[in-house]
Amino acid sequence: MQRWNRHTLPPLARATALALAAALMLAGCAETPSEPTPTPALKQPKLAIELPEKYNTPDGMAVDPTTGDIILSCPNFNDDKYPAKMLRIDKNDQITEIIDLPVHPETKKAGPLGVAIGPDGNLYIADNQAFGTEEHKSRLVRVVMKDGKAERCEVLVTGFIMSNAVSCRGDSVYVTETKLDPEAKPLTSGVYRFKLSELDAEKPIALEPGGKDKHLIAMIQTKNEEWAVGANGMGFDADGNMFVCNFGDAQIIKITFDSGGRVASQEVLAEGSGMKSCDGMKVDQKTGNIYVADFLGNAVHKIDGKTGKVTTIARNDNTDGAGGLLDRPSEVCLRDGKIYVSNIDLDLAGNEYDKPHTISVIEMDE
Ligand SMILES: [Ca+2]
Ligand SMILES: [Ca+2]
Ligand SMILES: [Ca+2]
Repeated sequence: MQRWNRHTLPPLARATALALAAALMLAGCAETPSEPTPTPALKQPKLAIELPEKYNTPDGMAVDPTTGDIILSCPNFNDDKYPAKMLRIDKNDQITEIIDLPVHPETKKAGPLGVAIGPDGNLYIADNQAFGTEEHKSRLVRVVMKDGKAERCEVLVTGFIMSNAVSCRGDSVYVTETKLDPEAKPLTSGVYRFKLSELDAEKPIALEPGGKDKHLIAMIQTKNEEWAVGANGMGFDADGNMFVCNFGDAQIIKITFDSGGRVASQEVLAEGSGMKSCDGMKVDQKTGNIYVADFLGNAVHKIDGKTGKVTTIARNDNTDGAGGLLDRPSEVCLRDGKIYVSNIDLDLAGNEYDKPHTISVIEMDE
């Protein structure tokens, strides 16, 4: 009698046998008592860009869908003898200037943090004045672009205490407000939504303070009194679910909407699990994974947008940022399979503001 072995089986039978073996192996795996999944090794961030002294405080980033350039906010908080800049990082990681953001008429400062590109191709920017005053001086501004050049800057919304992240989605612009009332305990913060059609440079919207404004669509509380910093980074997945970082409590909040655009649910998707804070965020539109810059943890994490599972991708102790090591990261941006990381390098949490001023880059797995 002829004996078949895996080398002599006819092709179809061999394929069937292999499939059967694979199925048995899978079944075997399922029956084995679950072993702890090994912690993935941390990745080594590399230096993407070393910034000159005149761009000493990199923060907000967003990819311009028409050019693939990354738009970068540089408020220059660390050394504000240099004006606040909006910059462009091209495909070769070369930096060019878009505009010096005009200063606030009273504070004489500009503080660009979060930035988003609207469907009109213009830049929507959180002008955060909270590093100088908490007296509702922060704003939403728009840099009107024409043929890749900045034409002018317009003030659209006034009266934020600490406008932070900006997202454009559909017919609206969303802005996180990190403090709705600086005296409130626990701290309250939230998310505003403005229709693009109601934004008018001739008649800027003046927000009603104290969380009473009709544009406020969500509120968040922060228990942490040492780091009383609330809503920060923000993003949407491909299904239109919104995710918001609650900085002080190291939480990712998930917010869903009904068909009429009203908030349908709000829940904590992830908390802690290796995160010490949640600052800037981006959502990968392909995988639904959420990437977060952890300023206090000096780390970058990936959060599964469905399960909330947190995986730490990179982390290091306080550094100067040389060689691309994280130096108090505040924002991430996803481009071409890479995570770009802004190292804001603020003089906080035991960190020293120091040269070099850097953008790090981390290769993504998927
Ligand atoms: Ca931020
Ligand atoms: Ca540094
Ligand atoms: Ca440092």
